[in-house]
Amino acid sequence: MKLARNIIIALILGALVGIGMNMWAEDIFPKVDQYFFSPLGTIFLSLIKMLVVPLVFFSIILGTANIGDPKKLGRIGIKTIVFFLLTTAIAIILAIGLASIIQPGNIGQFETTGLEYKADKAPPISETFLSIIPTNPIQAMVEGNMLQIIFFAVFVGIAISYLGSKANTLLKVINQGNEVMMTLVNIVMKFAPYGTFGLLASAIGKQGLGAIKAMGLYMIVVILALILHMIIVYGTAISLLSRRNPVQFFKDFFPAMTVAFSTSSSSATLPVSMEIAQKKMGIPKAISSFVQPLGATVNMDGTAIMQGVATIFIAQVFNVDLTFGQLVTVVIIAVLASVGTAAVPGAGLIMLAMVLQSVGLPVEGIALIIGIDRLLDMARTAVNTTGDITCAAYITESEKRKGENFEDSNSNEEDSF
Ligand code: DAS
Repeated sequence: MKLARNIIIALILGALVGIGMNMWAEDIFPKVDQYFFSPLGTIFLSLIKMLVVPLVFFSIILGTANIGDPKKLGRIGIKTIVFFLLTTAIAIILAIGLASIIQPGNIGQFETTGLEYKADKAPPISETFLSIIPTNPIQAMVEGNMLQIIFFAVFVGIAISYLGSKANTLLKVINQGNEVMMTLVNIVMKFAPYGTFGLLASAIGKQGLGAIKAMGLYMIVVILALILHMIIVYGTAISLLSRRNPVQFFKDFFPAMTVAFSTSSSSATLPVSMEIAQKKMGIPKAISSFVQPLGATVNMDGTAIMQGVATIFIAQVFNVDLTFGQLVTVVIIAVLASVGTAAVPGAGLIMLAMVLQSVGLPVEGIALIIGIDRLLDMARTAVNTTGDITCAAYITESEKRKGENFEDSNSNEEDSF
């Protein structure tokens, strides 16, 4: 808990220093950021990202091989995907409802002429699904293509479970590789307080307070929707589906939320979120290793919430009344878009363009919200990762109720949080 407390202190200090410099030391901020804040954040982010690909590769193979029976794997896979799609659909409906009631786009003056936003080419949804099969798994690892790495690792895991004792040595090597990666997570996390301080001070310091004021109501609606989704949807799933105490659940997972918040990257948070799940929250390694990496790549309720609020906000600013049919389209596209969103900072905005285009809204409306998106990205990434652990807890309980037991989660082991 000591490290978690230090990370929280670092986050608060980073935010205060960032605001302070933005208000009273704007002239020296760029230099301080360049030589102090940014390097701290970059070192931490790079160290933790260094672990993601090998950790996901080893853990998915282990998870799949330990689940073993393809029927069980299929059952867990289907439950996982249904949970992900359902919670994302609820998230976006909640977001659209809140934005329609509070109407952030109808309050305040928003200049719509001269807006420019170059929409990065979002991959067509069909391509996201078709490209899941890696023609070259090594290249997938080099590029950090998480969906392809997961796909290949699942197949390797299935093959290992087919081979049984013939693959014991390989399984042992992979198990030890996974333990090595988890040990590296512990070592890297010693640097977390310094890294999160640098990331926050840099992000908040760069943020013009003016932009926060102008977009205040929009930010409030997004943050309100994120909080409601956490409390209502995840709170219900945690207590009813996982039969756990939601308050204790969020408390245990909080250190991972702070890493997600400061890094704004679900994939960079994976090493921490998986270690906490397995060592602190009693999630079996097999389930954690399968559900969390998959979730970090395809399950982004926080992102869907931003996309829902942003779509209604931009429609309001441009005085476009969306029909019910168009709102249904927004829900479907945003759910699919969140599957295709990469688990890196700012990826949600790229997919937002696809959601806006699906209902004929001007993509340049994104220029209105881009200024404060980095701050909202922190909050929505914390929600994205919490959705993944909530699903893993549900699957654990549901499999337990089926009488399935997995290799003991090493929850008795010392975790670094
Ligand atoms: N920051 C992304 C993530 O890692 C989500 C987003 O950009 O919306 O979850």
